[in-house]
Amino acid sequence: MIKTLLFAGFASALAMGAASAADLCNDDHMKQMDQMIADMTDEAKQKEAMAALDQSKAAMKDGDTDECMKYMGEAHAAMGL
Ligand SMILES: [Cu+2]
Repeated sequence: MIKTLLFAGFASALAMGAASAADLCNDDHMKQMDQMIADMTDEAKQKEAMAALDQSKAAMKDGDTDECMKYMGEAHAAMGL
């Protein structure tokens, strides 16, 4: 149930298309990503998504939104989003 809600929120954020960096490069979304990646069943893709998300988080810490979004996009791609 909780997972479904998280995913629904995530999907609707993506569906808006104009999901800005501010919507995705924040702790809430990172938590969502962690959870979704933890639920992945394809180990190779999961590793790929984790590596990309780590870089995205590092960029977020540095305040580099462009980099954060770039790696976030890679993480999403590995997740099949
Ligand atoms: Cu994301």
